[in-house]
Amino acid sequence: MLRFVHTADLHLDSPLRTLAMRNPALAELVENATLTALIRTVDFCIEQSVHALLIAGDLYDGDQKSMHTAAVLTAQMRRLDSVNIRVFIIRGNHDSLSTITKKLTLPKNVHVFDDRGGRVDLANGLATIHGVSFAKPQAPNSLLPKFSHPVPNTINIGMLHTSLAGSSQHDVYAPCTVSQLDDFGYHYWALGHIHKRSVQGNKSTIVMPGIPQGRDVGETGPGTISLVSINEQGHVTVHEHTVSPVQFEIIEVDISACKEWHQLLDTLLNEIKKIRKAAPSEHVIVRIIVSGKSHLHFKLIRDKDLLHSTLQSDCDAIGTLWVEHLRIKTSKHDKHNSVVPSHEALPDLAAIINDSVLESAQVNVLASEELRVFTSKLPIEVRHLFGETEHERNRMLSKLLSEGSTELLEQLSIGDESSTEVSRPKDSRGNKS
Ligand SMILES: [Mn+2]
Repeated sequence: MLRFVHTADLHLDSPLRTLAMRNPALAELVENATLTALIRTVDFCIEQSVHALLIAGDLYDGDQKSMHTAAVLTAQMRRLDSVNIRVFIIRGNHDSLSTITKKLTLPKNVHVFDDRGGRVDLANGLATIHGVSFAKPQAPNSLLPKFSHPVPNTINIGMLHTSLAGSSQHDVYAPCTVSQLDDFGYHYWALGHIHKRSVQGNKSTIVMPGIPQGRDVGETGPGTISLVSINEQGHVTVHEHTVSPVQFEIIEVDISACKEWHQLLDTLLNEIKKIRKAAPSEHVIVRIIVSGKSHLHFKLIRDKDLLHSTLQSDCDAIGTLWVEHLRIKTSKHDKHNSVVPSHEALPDLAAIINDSVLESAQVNVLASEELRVFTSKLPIEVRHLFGETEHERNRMLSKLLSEGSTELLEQLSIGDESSTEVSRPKDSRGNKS
């Protein structure tokens, strides 16, 4: 029986994303998480006495120069070497830039496949590992022609970093189809690149293991690795094993049924607790989307920061829980439409905004410049969110202007409702302004 662990896309030394930077404690947690996931992977390999560890690309995130990461990696590979566990590595689109990879002296148990491809015998002929690395960050063509035919009377395993058939929105990397892999004659394909886990294939077992440690809220759920067993008849079994110390989650909570603020708090907290309970990772970082038609809509918009800090202190009490971001997606309750604004100037102000301000060419020029400056400060990966073409950007701009003015009017109208409780600033003559 051949047994090995398959992982990919560790992205060690991945630069921190926006979320973590706002909170230093969280930044440290996320920063250490990828290395912890690596150490746990090695622990698991030793505990399971596997023949090999397969890392199918993007071990590094890019041209990082952290000596600490290099030291941790070397030490972990030595631990595997001391118990005779082999390590097979292919380079993915991120690793091909890494300077560490080229300089690092890894112990003798580690084999890094080059871009010409090759095959290595494992466990005295029980299995053959085939692998091809990326030479450059781009790989627009299939790498399948570089793989050799299956070796007879042995278990054949292929290691490939690929976007598979790819999607039109992203660049393709070493494209190939699942059926091409299935027909290739190997028992198992150890893939990497797509950060979401999948197990496919009929004649062959084709595994995209997913990321072992998510790096932001775009990568939700527990991070796992795969423990694979293949018997002499070629029968394959795959077990998923969690290694992530931190996991991200997004929850959308409909609060339509909540009449009072305390009910809203209870509802949100219950949902957070459910997520905490179900998560296998020690730490959970959650993004909450509040939705539904609600009487509390105005208050939610106005007091979002208060809600966030209240929830966070409840989370602190539970422990190992963070609210990464709170997004208010509620709309006002239908009955609100019949409420006459208590300040007579509001309908007039709304009419001025709608008829004159939003239509004004000058306002649009100014807003467009603001958006240009704002976009230029964003990381390059998210700039497209504000439009790829001038037309899309203009559409986004009018949407933002219209949402912004609606929010402004709503805030003014709640300001008015609560005027009996809140003392207003007075002018120099002592009159309320
Ligand atoms: Mn990749």
